[in-house]
Amino acid sequence: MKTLTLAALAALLPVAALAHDGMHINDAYARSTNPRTAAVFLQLANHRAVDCTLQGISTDAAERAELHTHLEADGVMRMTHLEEGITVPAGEVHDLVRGGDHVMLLGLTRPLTQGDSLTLAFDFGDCGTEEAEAVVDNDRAEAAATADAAHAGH
Ligand SMILES: [Cu+2]
Repeated sequence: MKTLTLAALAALLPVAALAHDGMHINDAYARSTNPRTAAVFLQLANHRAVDCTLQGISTDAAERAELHTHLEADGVMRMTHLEEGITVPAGEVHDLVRGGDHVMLLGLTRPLTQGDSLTLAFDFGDCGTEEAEAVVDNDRAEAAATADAAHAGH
């Protein structure tokens, strides 16, 4: 009986360890250049053995939080709402960066200024939920300068 229990435990442990690792949200920061909207950038890291999809985000800092991306259509960069969410393959990372995928906060409940922090809750469906803090850093420079220039305000 004891052997069986240990064997069962041993079989469960790697899974438990991975589940505990879960999804990580790294280096989150926000930009807000007007009192109504903000954009949040971060890295999603999937430390699990299964694909995980970010399905939604909530925060008390805004009426709505949406997943957006920038797509070029007819030479113009446009923001598109990612209704299907963002899937991060098992063991991989996905960057949300300026000029690319981002979290859009619409209808800020209070203006966000440099140094303010906000809490975001991330819904990964079957992969669980995670919380992360983002600090407003409007001065932060990033590589995607060209795309950013085409999309003033982000
Ligand atoms: Cu957007």
